[in-house]
Amino acid sequence: MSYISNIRKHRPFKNQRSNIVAVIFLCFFSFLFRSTTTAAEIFPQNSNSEFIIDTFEDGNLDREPLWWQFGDIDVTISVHPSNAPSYLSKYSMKIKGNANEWYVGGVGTFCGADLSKFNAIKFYVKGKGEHSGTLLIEMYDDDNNNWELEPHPKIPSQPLFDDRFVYTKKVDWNGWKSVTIPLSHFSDVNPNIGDNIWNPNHKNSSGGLLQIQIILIAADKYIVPEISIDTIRIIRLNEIKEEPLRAPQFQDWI
Ligand SMILES: [Ca+2]
Ligand SMILES: [Ca+2]
Ligand SMILES: [Ca+2]
Ligand SMILES: [Ca+2]
Repeated sequence: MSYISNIRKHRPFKNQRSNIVAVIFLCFFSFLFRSTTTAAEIFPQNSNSEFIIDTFEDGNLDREPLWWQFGDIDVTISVHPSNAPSYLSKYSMKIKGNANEWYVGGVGTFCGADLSKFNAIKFYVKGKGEHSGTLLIEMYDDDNNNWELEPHPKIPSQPLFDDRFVYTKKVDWNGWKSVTIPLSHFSDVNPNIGDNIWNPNHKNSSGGLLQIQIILIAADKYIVPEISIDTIRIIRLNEIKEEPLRAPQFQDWI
């Protein structure tokens, strides 16, 4: 029996929109990092043609890079079966968990990288069907040039000085799929903080892209969201298909 036949029929919920607004603006700012560690030390495998955040091929989440976790999320390394697509190699990261008002939790990692020559993020995503969940991808660039994300004293979900760019990706397929998102499709969601410009470079001693976080949101109240992710990299596309900005991207939860 498929898992989908075991659950109650999906239906929209009362107050869903207000819950989604809460999900976007509450408690995702989970980590404060100050370091003189360079991106070259954390991500030694990188080249001029792409910036690989993780392939997970060292089989752990604690180094090169360290992935921190927050919320009620269960994060594990999966070993692929022998018939898995070869581009995945051996390991990937799986995130799942029970939602509280749609929000489950997330993972994040420090970058400190100059990504100014790239224009898209690419990764592989495995879903388990129509309501696998939604990924909220967050990127923070350093706008006050101190390699640090300082929490806002009055709004704990926000940094005090740095931009927070987000994009939501609904996962409604079964099996593995390659996902590429132009960085220009991300939206700055703190218009009164930072310079509201995607400028992840090392000019004026900026830390560039300080951190990336991937947050798991439920797509159905009765299905435990579960998504696997592999080979996250920042790349350069020759051509970008522009799409209308979707902020704050409510439709991905429905
Ligand atoms: Ca892998
Ligand atoms: Ca900063
Ligand atoms: Ca901003
Ligand atoms: Ca900025």
